[in-house]
Amino acid sequence: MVIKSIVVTSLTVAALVAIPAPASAMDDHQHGSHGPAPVAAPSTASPAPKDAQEVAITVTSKGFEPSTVTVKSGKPVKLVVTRKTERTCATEIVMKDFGVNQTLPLEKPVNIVVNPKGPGQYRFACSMNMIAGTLNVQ
Ligand SMILES: [Cu+2]
Repeated sequence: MVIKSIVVTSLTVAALVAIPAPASAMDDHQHGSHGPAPVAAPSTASPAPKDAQEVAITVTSKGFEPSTVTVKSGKPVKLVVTRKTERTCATEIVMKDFGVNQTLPLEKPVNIVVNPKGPGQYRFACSMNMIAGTLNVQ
């Protein structure tokens, strides 16, 4: 989702630049220009706070591994999720407690930062809620 919207924006900018404009508008544009449009960034949607607890999770044909992740309460959690197989329906990860619905490209680590409000068990799952795991906050 994030990557798509960035690409669309870049294309829109390119299209606008390519449209012939009146001379005065061109001048304004050039004076205000800050160089070429930014290149789409890799999928690091949210920069992780320094005190985040980092946990690596892979998606394999068996599901999420590990399927239970235990962290301490009171600190942000950075999940680094890498899908390693095409043979899964978990091509995205959903965490309803945190409003997360993140596409998982093949072999590309995706950072997901969440802030659990307190101890508890927070589910992560594929969009059909079948392949799942638990973030256990103690
Ligand atoms: Cu599924």
